[in-house]
Amino acid sequence: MSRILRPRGGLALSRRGLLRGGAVAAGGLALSGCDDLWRADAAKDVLTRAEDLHRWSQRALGGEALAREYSRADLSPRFRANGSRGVADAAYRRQLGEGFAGWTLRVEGLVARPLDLSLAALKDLPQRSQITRHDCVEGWSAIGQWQGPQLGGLLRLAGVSDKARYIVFHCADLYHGRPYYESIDLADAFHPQTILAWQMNGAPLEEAHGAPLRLRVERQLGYKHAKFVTRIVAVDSLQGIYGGKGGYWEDVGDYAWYAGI
Ligand SMILES: Nc1nc2c(c(=O)[nH]1)N[C@H]1C(S)=C(S)[C@@H](COP(=O)(O)O)O[C@H]1N2
Ligand SMILES: [Mo]
Repeated sequence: MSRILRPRGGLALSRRGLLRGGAVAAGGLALSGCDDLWRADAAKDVLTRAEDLHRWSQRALGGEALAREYSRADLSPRFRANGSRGVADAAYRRQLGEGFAGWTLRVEGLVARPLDLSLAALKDLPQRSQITRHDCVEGWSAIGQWQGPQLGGLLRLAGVSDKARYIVFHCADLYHGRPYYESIDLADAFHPQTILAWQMNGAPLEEAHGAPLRLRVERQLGYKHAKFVTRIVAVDSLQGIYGGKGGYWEDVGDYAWYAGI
């Protein structure tokens, strides 16, 4: 397996039904675990550029400044749910009823290998667990434990292009009738604490907290943490995406796109 694909003891690729659908053609590479395939020039090229991008991202951070992490004793006894606490969409209701067995996360846009990942596949990826404080712009905070794969690993798996500048998260819910969405830049996308959480406080996400998958982007305010994520798109511009300001609240509420804490 390519050294490039395992940059920091990182991305172990499972062969067990990891990728489906659109990922099969190109993703077959990733599934094979076969050195010969990884020597294919095209694949190597894409992965090398993704790694360059990763390094650039880390440098832009001025190190990997981490949000504070807490201990289990600090967990809030109650973690309020905010914004959409559920999803009305019929397909979502059906998937919820089936324990999200047929649900997939789509990763597309400026990537070499679009992916359709099942929840099982996301759970099979290397996991990160972190206890952090969620700060809502409305003035409440809560400490919770979150677990899931790092977004950066997923983007490397998809072979994100060096032309990508933003990662956009599309959600299953409508909030006051409009689709919720959010976006972050590549520096935050590759930050080690930026994860796609499927677990909260040791249990699968409850619907109110964004089941089956939500973003945790720990150095930004609560509204950036997209819940009910179904589709992740790498783009070079936010123009033309809904109101063009990069997020639901950015479009309708004039909230800042960069909501650093
Ligand atoms: N899809 C979606 N994501 C969302 C929201 C929403 O309404 N819809 N609300 C945001 C806001 S303002 C906050 S504070 C957090 C709340 O997360 P929680 O419900 O787990 O507390 O989700 C964020 N992500
Ligand atoms: Mo919020």
